[in-house]
Amino acid sequence: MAQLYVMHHATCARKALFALLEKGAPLPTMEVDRDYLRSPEYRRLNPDGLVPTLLLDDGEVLTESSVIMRYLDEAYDGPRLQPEDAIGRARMNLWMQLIDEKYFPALGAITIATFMRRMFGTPPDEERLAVMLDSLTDFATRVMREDTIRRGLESPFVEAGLRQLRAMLRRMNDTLQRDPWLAGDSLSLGDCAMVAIILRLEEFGLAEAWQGTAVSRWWERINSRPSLQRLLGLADQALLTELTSSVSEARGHFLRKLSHP
Ligand SMILES: N[C@@H](CCC(=O)N[C@@H](CS)C(=O)NCC(=O)O)C(=O)O
Repeated sequence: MAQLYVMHHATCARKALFALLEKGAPLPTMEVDRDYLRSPEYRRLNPDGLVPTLLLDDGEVLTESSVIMRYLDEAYDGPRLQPEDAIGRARMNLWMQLIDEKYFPALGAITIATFMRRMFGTPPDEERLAVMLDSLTDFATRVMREDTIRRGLESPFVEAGLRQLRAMLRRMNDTLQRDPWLAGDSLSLGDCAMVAIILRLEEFGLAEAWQGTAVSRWWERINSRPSLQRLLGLADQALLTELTSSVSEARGHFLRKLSHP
């Protein structure tokens, strides 16, 4: 039977989950844990051992959150989440690409330097660290994770990530001053993908960085949607509390770096 493998708190899984909730599609989800991601059984579905993964009825498997989101939109009934016009679709695709290639890795750097670093202790538990690093298939991700876990906030990946996220907030503000949604007049997969990023920044206690801007008005519109309230209810609250507290010492620094001048 078709199902979407997720971790409810994970940014990439949330992108697909939010699109699924907006569609109202009757697709079951299966929450997995980090250990299962490393199992041979899961690696047969997703060789990178990451979420989300979509298993279809006929056994075909889709990976990559943006691919899955587009598939969900096209395969299921419900509101269209991709603009009909070429320029609207191009804008949506641009946001999705920027998120995948720039903003998600940037968020990853600050998440790993704070929340994930805590899980390995200081100095890090070398055995556990080696298991985690060896499970990664992407070399660039491995280099970034090892450096941010070993050096924490001192890692240059953190500064680079903060710069990238600040550029993201500026670009969003520019776009949202003109249009209510990232791709134009209606909510698209570009917004669905961005929800996961902004939600994590909010969970880190960084909402002040976009206070009083068009991003804040966009976020209010997103928050008034039942789909967001349902998404919020899915994640383990204790884990989210831990996530928030992991940033407490770095929050002031992060806010200064992210805030508009
Ligand atoms: N490019 C992939 C990235 C997927 C990814 O990095 N997923 C993260 C969660 S956001 C994951 O599964 N992490 C598992 C882990 O870190 O152990 C996508 O967009 O689907």
